[in-house]
Formats: sequence, C-alpha cells, structure tokens
Amino acid sequence: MRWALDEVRREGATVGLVPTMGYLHEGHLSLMAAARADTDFVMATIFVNPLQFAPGEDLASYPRDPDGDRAKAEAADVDLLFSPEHDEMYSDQVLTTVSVGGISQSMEGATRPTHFAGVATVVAKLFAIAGPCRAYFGEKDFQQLAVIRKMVADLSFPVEVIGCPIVREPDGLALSSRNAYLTPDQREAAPVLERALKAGAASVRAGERDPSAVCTLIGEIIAAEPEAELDYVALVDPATLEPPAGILEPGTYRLLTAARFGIPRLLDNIALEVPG
Ligand code: PAJ
Repeated sequence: MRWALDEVRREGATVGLVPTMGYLHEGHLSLMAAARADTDFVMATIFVNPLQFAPGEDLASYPRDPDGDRAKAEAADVDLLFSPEHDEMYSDQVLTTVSVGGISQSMEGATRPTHFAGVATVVAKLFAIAGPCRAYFGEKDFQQLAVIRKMVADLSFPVEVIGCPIVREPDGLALSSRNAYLTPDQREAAPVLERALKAGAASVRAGERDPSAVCTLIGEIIAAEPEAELDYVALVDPATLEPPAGILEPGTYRLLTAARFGIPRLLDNIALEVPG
C-alpha cells in the first residue's frame, strides 16, 4: 500500500483520505465523492478501532459488512481500500496515544471519557500511514471533526481537514451505522433530534438570545418523546466548542445534541446563525 501511495505521489498526484469504521452508508459515500471530486487518488479506510470503545460499549457487536463495503467503495471509485487487521494497526502493548485536551472533554467526552483519545490516536496513525493528504470527515460527528482539526494544528500534520455536511434520511434522521440497532418504534421517533434542533434555531430567528433558553426548549422537545433518553444539548462556538459567555451575539454557532434510543446513542447537530 505504501508503494502505491509513493508511486502516485511521485507523479505529483494529490491524495484524499476517508477514514471510516465501515458498514458504509450514503454519509460515508458522500465523503468519498467529495474526495473523488477534489483529489487524484482516493484512499478510504475501514477499521473498527477498539481504542475508541470503552469496556461495555458495542465493539463486538458493531455492525460489519466487509463484502458490501468493498462493493460500495468500488462503486464510489475509491482507488485504495485499506482495511487492516487489528495486529496491523496495534502491537500487543500500545504505549503511545494522542489526547487532545479541553475540546475533547465536554459533550461526547463527558459521557465517553476515553473515546476521543482513541479516535485521535487511530486518526494520527492513519495520517502517518497516508502521508500528506486532504482528509474528509463528516459534520455528523461535529466534536470529532473539531478534535481532529485541533490535533492537526497542534501536531503539524501535513493534512488539510475537510468537513462535509450531514447526509440525512428523507425524514431528517442523520445517517449512522448505529441506526441499524433501532427498533421500528425507535426509528420512527429518532427524527425528533433534528426537529428539536430546528425548533431551537427557529426560536433564535424569532428573537430568543438566551443560550440556556434555546437549549431548554430543545431538551424539552426531545424529552417529550418517550423513546428518547436525552443525554445533552449544547450551544457552542463551532471552532472552540466553548459555550458563549452571555447572551447570543450576531454570528455562527453550533447546536448539538445526543440521546439514547434503546441501545444506540444518536448524535445530531445543526448550524445556528444569529442575525445582526
Ligand atoms: P464512522 O462512524 O464510520 O464515520 C466515518 C466518517 O463518516 C466520519 O467522518 C463521520 O462523521 C462520517 N459520517 C457518518 N455519518 C455521516 C452522515 N450522516 N453524513 C455525513 N458524514 C457522516 O467516525 C468514525 O467512523 C471513526 O471515529 C473514525 C474517524 C473512522 C476513527 O476511527
């Protein structure tokens, strides 16, 4: 694989990297399409990374479909599909990890304290394997995207990080491999996340400027759905993920939420524009 990458680079080609954990859906494929449009050589990776799962999480049951994934990657015109075995990525004893402070600790990090160190470590390894490239990540995992951007800036990786918009089902549910766990009732309830976030944004358009009132409104809409167990609602600066100090000033913010629907925890987020 290294040989294939060295060869394309010798020819001056640009490399587009799309890291995934597989069970590919249209969200993943949109990243591959963006990479295909922007770069000469598209490398997608599939690796269900044990470091980012805590004990008791769904590592063993994480949905997998290697044959289907290979066919989808081929149809997406991916040049190289890298799907390493565990031992190819990690030795028996991993003594070096990457952790990104601050930005990793709120929201997902509060519920899953070891998660982002696992993500940052595997993504750092994939960047080292791929070399200089553009790397494509979905806004679906908005905090992950911010963590990776910060890691790239802090550690000077020769990587340009590109964030891509969330791909949704027609009823608004953000595509996720974990949607496969939903029962029919939970599946029907799950679009409440986007609906609630949009209601929060609409309240701001109607004049609300108190961030906690916006979050409370969103939380109440989600809590009213019996299938949903709310985890958090946050209104933050999109780069630092810090909440605003006081009332909302004109500018762009991000609204994020997570809730459990039976087994899976689902995430969603939208941009929030505060008009001048
Ligand atoms: P995974 O959940 O497989 O997601 C791979 C990439 O697809 C991520 O960048 C994610 O944000 C993006 N993605 C998922 N659903 C999407 C949607 N509905 N619309 C747009 N993009 C979407 O995220 C991971 O894997 C892992 O943490 C990884 C970065 C590969 C490290 O192990």
